[in-house]
Formats: sequence, C-alpha cells, structure tokens
Amino acid sequence: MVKHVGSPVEPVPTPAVDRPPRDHPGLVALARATLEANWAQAHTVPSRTLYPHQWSWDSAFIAIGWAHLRPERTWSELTSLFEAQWRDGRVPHIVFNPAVSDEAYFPGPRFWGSTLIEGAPARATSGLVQPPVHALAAWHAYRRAPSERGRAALGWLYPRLVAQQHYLSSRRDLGGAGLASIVHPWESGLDNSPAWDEPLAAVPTEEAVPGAYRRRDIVHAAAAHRPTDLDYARYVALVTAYRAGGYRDEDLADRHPFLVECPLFNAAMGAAESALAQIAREIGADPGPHHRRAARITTALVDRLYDPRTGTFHPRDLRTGRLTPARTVLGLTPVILPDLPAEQVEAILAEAGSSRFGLAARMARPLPSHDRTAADFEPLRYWRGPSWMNITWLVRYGLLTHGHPRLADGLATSMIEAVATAGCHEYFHPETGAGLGSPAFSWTAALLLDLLAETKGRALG
Ligand code: 2M8
Repeated sequence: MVKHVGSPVEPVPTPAVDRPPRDHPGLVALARATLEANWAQAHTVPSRTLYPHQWSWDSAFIAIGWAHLRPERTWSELTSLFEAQWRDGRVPHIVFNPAVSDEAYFPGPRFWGSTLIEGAPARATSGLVQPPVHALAAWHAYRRAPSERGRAALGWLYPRLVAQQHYLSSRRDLGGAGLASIVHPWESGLDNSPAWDEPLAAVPTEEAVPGAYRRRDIVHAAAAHRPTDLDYARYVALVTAYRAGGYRDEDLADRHPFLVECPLFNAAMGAAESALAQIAREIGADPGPHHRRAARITTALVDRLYDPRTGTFHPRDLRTGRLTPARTVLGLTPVILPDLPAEQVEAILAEAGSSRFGLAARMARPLPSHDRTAADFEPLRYWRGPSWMNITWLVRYGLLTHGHPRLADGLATSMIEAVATAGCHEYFHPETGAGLGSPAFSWTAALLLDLLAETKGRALG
C-alpha cells in the first residue's frame, strides 16, 4: 500500500542551528546545553515544545547521556520513570508533569484518565508502554560511570525491571508464543512506520467524532512531516478502545482491533533479560533465570518474526496471522540480541548493507528508518524514511555485540556528521542529513555524547 507519498519538490527545511560546532568539544557543549535546557527537576523532556512531559524509552536513552555529564541524573531519570510504574508492572509510555497544562500535549492526562484506574499511580500517566530498553540502558549507563550510588540505584531498579518484564511476557503474550504484543503503534516507538499500515488500516474510525480533539503536534511541527489526520483518528480510536476496558489486557485478544508482535519491541525484551543477568550479578542476585528467558525470547523471535524468504524480520499481525510486508529498519534491530543465531546475524548484515539501508564502514548517508527503494519511502515524514539517533545507536550496539566494529564505526560517523551539520534535531533527512522535527531533542544529544565518547571525535576527521 502506498500512502503519504511526499512531493519530490517538497522543500527541505533549513537547520534551526545556523552553524553547529564541528569539533568534538563543541559538540559535547551543544549536547550538554540541549540536555540542560530540557531538564525538568527529576527528568528530561524529549523536547520543550513537542513533547513537554516524560517519555518512557526517551528516558532510557537520555539516562545514557547523563552518565557522561552528571551520573546522578541518570538515576534520577530512571527512578522518576519507574516511580510511575503501575501495580501490574507496566511502565507507562508518558508520565505527565502536573505543572504543564493539559492543553500542552494531545492526548493529555484528562484524555487518558489513568488516575481513575485501580493499580495506576497517583501521578497521571498514559496507559500504553514503549519498547523495554531500560534494563539495557541502566546497565550501559552504569558501566559508563560506575559508582556506589549507581549500584544502589540498580538495586532499587532491579525488581521493578523484573516486574516490567513479567508484565510484558505474561499479560502481553496475546499470541501465546512467548512474545509480547503491542496494542497501539505508539507502543512501538516507531509510531508512523509503514510497518503499521496494514494492521492500522483495519482499525475502525466510525466512532471518531470530527472536531472532538485538537492535535497539538502540528502546532509545533510541519503537518507534512507528521502522521495524517486519518492515522490520528485511528490512534485515538485505539486508545479509546483500550481505555474503555480499563486498560486491562486479559481479553484483548477477543476485542482489540490492533495486536502486533514487533521485532524491535521483542528484541528489546530479550536484550533486557541479558542486561538483567548482568545487573543481577552486580547486585548479588541470580542471573540464571534471565539467561534462560533471554534464550527463549530469541528463539521465539526467530520462529515467529524471521521470514527466510525475505531474509529479514517483520512484525506479525495477530488479527490476520500474517507478517506485514514492509521492509523497515525494525527488521535490523534483533541484532541487539547477544544470542541471535549466526544465520540471522548474517541476514541482517546483508539487509543492512543492501541499497535499502546502505550500511558500510564509510557511509555517505545516515541509516534510514525505511527501505530507501520502497515506493512509500518518505524522507521527510517521521518514521517513514528519516534517520534517527536512537535506532542508529541500537543497531550500532548490536553490530559491536556481534563483532563488527568497522560497520559500527560507519554508523556512528554518519550520525555524528549529521548532528555536526544540522544540530541536535529529532530526526534527519536520510539523503541530505538536514535536521527535521524538534531542533533541540534530548535523545539525539544524549546518544551523541555516548558515540563521541567511544569514537573520541575520530568521526570528525
Ligand atoms: C513520538 O511519539 C509521540 C507519541 O508517543 C508523538 O508522536 O506524539 C515517537 O517518536 C516516540 O518514539 C517518542 O518516544 C516520542 C517522544 O519523543 O515521540
């Protein structure tokens, strides 16, 4: 299905930062200024304008960046997020800041109505989740800046991270095969990816009342770069359906119109078990059960989501039982699993190195979020083509895990160059590297610091 195809003459916006520094210390200063400006008492907002609350997987990536600047904020970031964990173990994808007006972001706290739900925290949150990258981030950040404070924080987080995994692997195993299902594209983190076009098209919107809500995203970002109104109507319909059942998961398989097993979400869940094994060892707990769970998730992921005919991973739509056809960057992300079999690692390297994604030791362009050769590739619309720092960081992390440092360096260099040219943008034009979305975006700044620390500015030549 082809949708949202942008006009080839659509102008590429000028970067908001006139001339970002190209030297290593200058880039560190830029990243520091971005994170400091987005710090809000005990957490960091992804963006002051577009996303003025706390987001779940953003906080995980941001925590890694703080380890390079102010490690105590790493732990504050993660602690404040997990203080809003629900009794069932879910970590909400948004934790609302009560000091920010309900109108600042849609859907805001009133729409979600979480405080009326038994087992939800007193602080207003959303009812959805995001990819569980927190254990991996906590362990990575700790290794960047080990300390007694950090070890104590790991001890506090450990049972909460275990509860998060338990929620996902039990209540969200809606396909009964050992993988978690997402119930909304927002849970994937790659909200507008072409991967969701098929399952999303089946979501009814008849009940959506025109004018019942006002989108806030298109006040701060160009409408041509954001999801369409029809997609938004479906997003709202899905939240409304989930909320109507009190955000319960028990009978979702019988009534919810969007149920998908996502490769990234489940790869994050498997990598979380491997990270939890390391954390357990560090704090004197038993790593054994985590290793066993990691192995089970990897096996299920390969059995359920790897397609030997395409040689890549695809989401599985539980409503139809089929794999969705788009070849998006989601297909590369299982490389973060340390025990991924060699056959799938090789397949991912082939897919990443093809003209679709252009991975190489020297990359002319950053990694796109969607297949460059696809008819529905859109370089300007978010998650439908543009390059993102967090996905680049994850794929790079996987390449290092599987012993490909030169390719990992290629990825890092391409992304550092994009930020050096355009600034700490939310995402980047995958052909020109121009900055898109929010111009002062936290996870771009945070993960830039991590890449700079590892490449020591080599990327800048
Ligand atoms: C984007 O998602 C939010 C909804 O959660 C939105 O579009 O309003 C996505 O890029 C998501 O991955 C990210 O966590 C969030 C905040 O940066 O923004």
